[in-house]
Amino acid sequence: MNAKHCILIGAPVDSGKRRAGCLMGPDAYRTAGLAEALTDLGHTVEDLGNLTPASHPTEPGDSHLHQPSKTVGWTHRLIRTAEETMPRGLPIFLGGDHALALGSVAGVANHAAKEERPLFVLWLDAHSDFHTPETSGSGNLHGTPLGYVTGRGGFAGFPVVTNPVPQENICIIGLRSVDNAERDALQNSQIRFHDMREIDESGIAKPLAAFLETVAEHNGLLHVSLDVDFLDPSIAPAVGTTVPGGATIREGHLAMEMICDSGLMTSLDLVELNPFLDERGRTAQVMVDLAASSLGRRVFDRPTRSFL
Ligand code: 6HN
Ligand code: MN
Ligand code: MN
Ligand code: MN
Repeated sequence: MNAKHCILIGAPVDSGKRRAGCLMGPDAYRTAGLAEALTDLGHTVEDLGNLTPASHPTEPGDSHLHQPSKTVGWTHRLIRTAEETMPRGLPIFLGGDHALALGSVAGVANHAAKEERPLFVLWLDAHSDFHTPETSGSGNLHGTPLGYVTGRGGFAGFPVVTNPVPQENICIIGLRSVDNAERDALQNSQIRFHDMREIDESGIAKPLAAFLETVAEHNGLLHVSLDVDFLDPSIAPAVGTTVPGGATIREGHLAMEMICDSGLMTSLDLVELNPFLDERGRTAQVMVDLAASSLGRRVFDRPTRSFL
Protein backbone atom coordinates (compact mmCIF):
# COMPACT_ATOMS: atom_id res chain seq x y z
CA MET A 1 0.00 0.00 0.00
CA ASN A 2 1.03 3.63 -0.32
CA ALA A 3 3.14 4.91 2.55
CA LYS A 4 1.11 6.92 5.05
CA HIS A 5 1.99 9.41 7.71
CA CYS A 6 0.58 7.76 10.85
CA ILE A 7 -0.10 10.08 13.76
CA LEU A 8 -0.36 8.26 17.09
CA ILE A 9 -2.62 10.10 19.51
CA GLY A 10 -2.60 8.83 23.08
CA ALA A 11 -6.12 9.32 24.46
CA PRO A 12 -6.11 7.80 27.95
CA VAL A 13 -9.85 8.30 28.37
CA ASP A 14 -11.11 6.41 31.42
CA SER A 15 -14.26 8.38 32.19
CA GLY A 16 -16.60 6.40 29.93
CA LYS A 17 -17.29 3.66 32.45
CA ARG A 18 -16.70 2.77 36.09
CA ARG A 19 -13.98 0.13 35.93
CA ALA A 20 -10.62 1.92 35.70
CA GLY A 21 -7.61 0.88 33.63
CA CYS A 22 -8.09 2.01 30.02
CA LEU A 23 -5.92 5.02 30.85
CA MET A 24 -2.95 2.67 30.53
CA GLY A 25 -3.94 1.68 26.98
CA PRO A 26 -1.81 4.12 24.97
CA ASP A 27 1.40 3.09 26.71
CA ALA A 28 0.55 -0.59 26.31
CA TYR A 29 0.25 -0.10 22.54
CA ARG A 30 3.60 1.68 22.53
CA THR A 31 5.16 -1.09 24.61
CA ALA A 32 3.74 -3.71 22.24
CA GLY A 33 5.60 -1.99 19.40
CA LEU A 34 2.94 -0.18 17.39
CA ALA A 35 5.25 2.54 16.05
CA GLU A 36 7.94 0.01 15.10
CA ALA A 37 5.41 -2.21 13.32
CA LEU A 38 4.14 0.72 11.24
CA THR A 39 7.66 1.94 10.46
CA ASP A 40 8.61 -1.56 9.30
CA LEU A 41 5.72 -1.40 6.84
CA GLY A 42 7.23 1.73 5.29
CA HIS A 43 5.02 4.31 6.94
CA THR A 44 6.27 7.37 8.78
CA VAL A 45 5.13 7.64 12.38
CA GLU A 46 4.67 10.68 14.60
CA ASP A 47 3.64 10.18 18.23
CA LEU A 48 1.84 13.13 19.82
CA GLY A 49 2.15 11.57 23.29
CA ASN A 50 -0.80 11.46 25.62
CA LEU A 51 -3.48 14.14 25.54
CA THR A 52 -5.35 15.49 28.54
CA PRO A 53 -9.01 16.54 28.60
CA ALA A 54 -9.86 20.19 27.98
CA SER A 55 -10.83 22.06 31.13
CA HIS A 56 -14.30 21.14 32.24
CA PRO A 57 -16.66 21.83 35.15
CA THR A 58 -16.64 19.65 38.25
CA GLU A 59 -18.87 16.59 38.03
CA PRO A 60 -22.55 17.15 38.85
CA GLY A 61 -23.60 15.39 42.02
CA ASP A 62 -27.06 14.47 40.80
CA SER A 63 -26.47 12.79 37.43
CA HIS A 64 -27.06 9.11 36.68
CA LEU A 65 -24.12 9.45 34.28
CA HIS A 66 -20.58 8.51 35.31
CA GLN A 67 -18.15 11.46 34.99
CA PRO A 68 -20.02 13.33 32.25
CA SER A 69 -17.98 16.52 32.71
CA LYS A 70 -14.67 14.78 32.18
CA THR A 71 -16.00 13.13 29.04
CA VAL A 72 -17.13 16.58 27.84
CA GLY A 73 -13.53 17.76 28.35
CA TRP A 74 -12.18 14.81 26.39
CA THR A 75 -14.70 15.35 23.61
CA HIS A 76 -13.61 18.97 23.13
CA ARG A 77 -9.93 17.98 23.11
CA LEU A 78 -10.40 15.08 20.70
CA ILE A 79 -12.60 16.99 18.24
CA ARG A 80 -9.86 19.60 18.01
CA THR A 81 -7.10 16.99 17.68
CA ALA A 82 -8.94 15.09 14.96
CA GLU A 83 -9.49 18.31 13.00
CA GLU A 84 -5.81 19.23 13.34
CA THR A 85 -4.36 15.85 12.38
CA MET A 86 -6.65 14.74 9.53
CA PRO A 87 -5.22 17.22 6.98
CA ARG A 88 -1.68 15.94 7.47
CA GLY A 89 -1.90 12.21 8.01
CA LEU A 90 -3.76 9.19 9.29
CA PRO A 91 -4.63 9.69 12.95
CA ILE A 92 -4.66 6.57 15.13
CA PHE A 93 -6.45 7.24 18.41
CA LEU A 94 -4.94 5.05 21.11
CA GLY A 95 -7.58 4.53 23.78
CA GLY A 96 -8.71 4.82 26.27
CA ASP A 97 -12.29 3.64 26.45
CA HIS A 98 -14.85 4.02 23.67
CA ALA A 99 -16.05 7.39 25.00
CA LEU A 100 -13.07 8.76 23.09
CA ALA A 101 -15.01 8.17 19.87
CA LEU A 102 -17.50 10.94 20.70
CA GLY A 103 -14.61 13.27 19.95
CA SER A 104 -12.58 11.36 17.36
CA VAL A 105 -15.56 10.70 15.09
CA ALA A 106 -17.16 14.14 15.53
CA GLY A 107 -13.81 15.77 14.71
CA VAL A 108 -13.16 13.57 11.70
CA ALA A 109 -16.69 14.38 10.49
CA ASN A 110 -15.89 18.10 10.65
CA HIS A 111 -12.81 17.48 8.52
CA ALA A 112 -14.80 15.44 6.00
CA ALA A 113 -17.36 18.25 5.71
CA LYS A 114 -14.57 20.72 5.01
CA GLU A 115 -13.27 18.45 2.25
CA GLU A 116 -16.83 18.06 0.98
CA ARG A 117 -16.56 14.30 1.16
CA PRO A 118 -18.93 11.97 3.00
CA LEU A 119 -17.68 10.23 6.13
CA PHE A 120 -18.33 6.52 6.63
CA VAL A 121 -17.81 4.75 9.97
CA LEU A 122 -17.05 1.05 10.47
CA TRP A 123 -17.78 0.00 14.07
CA LEU A 124 -16.22 -3.34 15.06
CA ASP A 125 -17.73 -4.11 18.46
CA ALA A 126 -19.78 -6.58 20.50
CA HIS A 127 -21.97 -3.60 21.44
CA SER A 128 -23.79 -1.03 19.35
CA ASP A 129 -22.85 1.98 21.54
CA PHE A 130 -25.97 3.72 20.24
CA HIS A 131 -27.39 4.93 23.56
CA THR A 132 -28.21 8.51 24.44
CA PRO A 133 -27.56 9.67 28.02
CA GLU A 134 -31.32 9.26 28.54
CA THR A 135 -31.59 5.65 27.33
CA SER A 136 -28.35 4.46 28.99
CA GLY A 137 -29.19 2.20 31.91
CA SER A 138 -25.59 1.99 33.13
CA GLY A 139 -24.86 5.72 32.84
CA ASN A 140 -21.58 4.77 31.17
CA LEU A 141 -20.88 7.11 28.28
CA HIS A 142 -18.70 4.60 26.40
CA GLY A 143 -22.07 3.12 25.39
CA THR A 144 -23.11 6.34 23.59
CA PRO A 145 -20.65 7.44 20.87
CA LEU A 146 -22.76 6.33 17.89
CA GLY A 147 -25.78 8.02 19.48
CA TYR A 148 -23.78 11.23 19.81
CA VAL A 149 -22.16 11.37 16.37
CA THR A 150 -25.42 10.58 14.57
CA GLY A 151 -27.01 13.56 16.29
CA ARG A 152 -29.42 11.78 18.62
CA GLY A 153 -30.44 14.29 21.26
CA GLY A 154 -29.91 14.43 24.99
CA PHE A 155 -26.19 15.20 25.17
CA ALA A 156 -26.62 18.31 27.32
CA GLY A 157 -23.33 20.09 27.99
CA PHE A 158 -21.49 18.31 25.15
CA PRO A 159 -20.18 20.16 22.10
CA VAL A 160 -22.87 20.53 19.45
CA VAL A 161 -22.36 17.95 16.70
CA THR A 162 -21.86 20.22 13.70
CA ASN A 163 -21.70 17.44 11.14
CA PRO A 164 -23.75 14.44 12.23
CA VAL A 165 -22.79 11.20 10.50
CA PRO A 166 -25.72 9.99 8.37
CA GLN A 167 -27.04 6.70 9.74
CA GLU A 168 -26.75 5.01 6.35
CA ASN A 169 -22.98 5.71 6.40
CA ILE A 170 -22.44 3.52 9.46
CA CYS A 171 -21.83 -0.24 9.58
CA ILE A 172 -21.56 -2.20 12.84
CA ILE A 173 -20.08 -5.70 12.78
CA GLY A 174 -19.68 -8.11 15.69
CA LEU A 175 -22.86 -7.48 17.68
CA ARG A 176 -23.80 -9.85 20.47
CA SER A 177 -24.77 -7.56 23.36
CA VAL A 178 -27.37 -4.92 22.56
CA ASP A 179 -29.61 -3.32 25.19
CA ASN A 180 -33.36 -3.18 24.48
CA ALA A 181 -33.46 0.58 23.98
CA GLU A 182 -30.56 0.37 21.54
CA ARG A 183 -32.10 -2.51 19.66
CA ASP A 184 -35.34 -0.64 19.10
CA ALA A 185 -33.49 2.48 17.97
CA LEU A 186 -31.16 0.49 15.70
CA GLN A 187 -34.00 -1.39 14.07
CA ASN A 188 -35.69 1.91 13.29
CA SER A 189 -32.48 3.39 11.89
CA GLN A 190 -30.64 3.24 8.58
CA ILE A 191 -27.50 1.89 10.24
CA ARG A 192 -26.21 -1.38 8.75
CA PHE A 193 -25.65 -3.87 11.54
CA HIS A 194 -24.43 -7.44 11.47
CA ASP A 195 -24.56 -9.67 14.53
CA MET A 196 -22.39 -12.71 15.22
CA ARG A 197 -25.20 -15.02 14.12
CA GLU A 198 -24.94 -13.55 10.66
CA ILE A 199 -21.13 -13.76 10.71
CA ASP A 200 -21.40 -17.42 11.76
CA GLU A 201 -23.84 -18.17 8.95
CA SER A 202 -22.31 -16.29 6.06
CA GLY A 203 -18.89 -15.01 7.09
CA ILE A 204 -17.50 -11.58 7.77
CA ALA A 205 -16.26 -10.87 4.24
CA LYS A 206 -19.65 -10.42 2.63
CA PRO A 207 -21.12 -7.57 4.71
CA LEU A 208 -17.74 -5.88 5.00
CA ALA A 209 -17.12 -6.00 1.24
CA ALA A 210 -20.57 -4.57 0.60
CA PHE A 211 -19.90 -1.68 2.95
CA LEU A 212 -16.43 -0.96 1.52
CA GLU A 213 -18.01 -0.94 -1.95
CA THR A 214 -20.41 1.75 -0.83
CA VAL A 215 -17.62 3.85 0.67
CA ALA A 216 -15.64 3.57 -2.59
CA GLU A 217 -18.66 4.43 -4.74
CA HIS A 218 -19.19 7.63 -2.78
CA ASN A 219 -15.49 8.58 -2.64
CA GLY A 220 -15.90 8.61 1.13
CA LEU A 221 -13.52 8.92 4.03
CA LEU A 222 -13.52 5.85 6.26
CA HIS A 223 -13.12 5.92 10.02
CA VAL A 224 -12.62 2.50 11.64
CA SER A 225 -13.39 2.10 15.34
CA LEU A 226 -12.00 -1.16 16.70
CA ASP A 227 -13.24 -2.14 20.16
CA VAL A 228 -11.21 -4.89 21.85
CA ASP A 229 -14.44 -6.71 22.68
CA PHE A 230 -15.16 -7.23 18.97
CA LEU A 231 -12.73 -10.12 19.46
CA ASP A 232 -13.48 -13.24 21.42
CA PRO A 233 -12.33 -12.95 25.06
CA SER A 234 -10.24 -16.12 24.64
CA ILE A 235 -7.86 -14.19 22.37
CA ALA A 236 -8.44 -10.70 23.81
CA PRO A 237 -9.13 -10.90 27.53
CA ALA A 238 -8.05 -7.35 28.46
CA VAL A 239 -11.38 -5.57 28.32
CA GLY A 240 -13.94 -4.74 30.99
CA THR A 241 -16.96 -5.71 28.90
CA THR A 242 -16.08 -9.19 27.64
CA VAL A 243 -18.85 -11.03 25.81
CA PRO A 244 -18.27 -14.65 24.74
CA GLY A 245 -18.69 -15.59 21.11
CA GLY A 246 -16.65 -12.86 19.47
CA ALA A 247 -14.60 -12.66 16.30
CA THR A 248 -11.72 -15.08 15.88
CA ILE A 249 -8.18 -14.03 15.18
CA ARG A 250 -8.69 -14.97 11.53
CA GLU A 251 -11.92 -12.99 11.22
CA GLY A 252 -10.15 -10.02 12.79
CA HIS A 253 -7.22 -10.22 10.42
CA LEU A 254 -9.41 -10.83 7.39
CA ALA A 255 -11.42 -7.72 8.22
CA MET A 256 -8.30 -5.61 8.68
CA GLU A 257 -6.66 -6.94 5.50
CA MET A 258 -9.80 -6.18 3.50
CA ILE A 259 -9.82 -2.67 4.94
CA CYS A 260 -6.20 -2.33 3.87
CA ASP A 261 -6.84 -3.67 0.36
CA SER A 262 -9.67 -1.19 -0.08
CA GLY A 263 -7.23 1.68 0.46
CA LEU A 264 -10.10 3.59 2.05
CA MET A 265 -9.24 3.95 5.74
CA THR A 266 -8.41 7.52 6.73
CA SER A 267 -8.53 7.28 10.56
CA LEU A 268 -8.58 4.57 13.23
CA ASP A 269 -9.56 4.15 16.89
CA LEU A 270 -8.08 1.36 19.02
CA VAL A 271 -10.31 1.34 22.08
CA GLU A 272 -11.29 -0.34 25.34
CA LEU A 273 -7.95 -2.06 26.00
CA ASN A 274 -7.56 -2.38 29.79
CA PRO A 275 -3.95 -3.46 30.35
CA PHE A 276 -4.73 -4.08 34.03
CA LEU A 277 -6.78 -7.08 32.89
CA ASP A 278 -4.28 -8.37 30.33
CA GLU A 279 -2.20 -11.54 30.37
CA ARG A 280 1.44 -10.75 29.65
CA GLY A 281 0.43 -8.11 27.10
CA ARG A 282 -1.25 -10.53 24.71
CA THR A 283 -4.33 -8.38 24.05
CA ALA A 284 -2.21 -5.30 23.39
CA GLN A 285 -0.15 -7.40 20.98
CA VAL A 286 -3.22 -8.67 19.13
CA MET A 287 -4.50 -5.12 18.72
CA VAL A 288 -1.12 -3.96 17.39
CA ASP A 289 -1.07 -6.90 14.96
CA LEU A 290 -4.56 -6.01 13.74
CA ALA A 291 -3.58 -2.36 13.29
CA ALA A 292 -0.55 -3.52 11.30
CA SER A 293 -2.80 -5.69 9.12
CA SER A 294 -5.02 -2.70 8.38
CA LEU A 295 -1.92 -0.83 7.23
CA GLY A 296 -0.30 -3.39 5.01
CA ARG A 297 1.15 -6.33 6.91
CA ARG A 298 0.44 -9.62 5.15
CA VAL A 299 2.15 -12.73 3.91
CA PHE A 300 1.42 -12.28 0.20
CA ASP A 301 0.17 -9.29 -1.72
CA ARG A 302 -3.09 -9.72 -3.55
CA PRO A 303 -2.91 -8.89 -7.25
CA THR A 304 -5.79 -6.42 -7.16
CA ARG A 305 -8.00 -4.47 -4.82
CA SER A 306 -9.60 -7.73 -3.90
CA PHE A 307 -12.27 -6.62 -1.47
CA LEU A 308 -14.94 -6.98 -4.15
N1 6HN B 1 -18.49 -0.34 24.64
N2 6HN B 1 -24.59 -1.32 26.43
C1 6HN B 1 -23.79 -1.34 27.65
C2 6HN B 1 -23.93 -0.01 28.37
O1 6HN B 1 -23.47 0.09 29.51
O2 6HN B 1 -24.46 0.92 27.78
C3 6HN B 1 -22.34 -1.68 27.34
C4 6HN B 1 -21.60 -0.62 26.62
C5 6HN B 1 -20.25 -1.08 26.16
C6 6HN B 1 -19.47 0.05 25.60
O3 6HN B 1 -18.52 -1.39 24.01
O4 6HN B 1 -17.58 0.47 24.30
MN1 MN C 1 -14.16 6.09 35.78
MN1 MN D 1 -17.56 -0.05 22.11
MN1 MN E 1 -17.87 -3.09 23.17
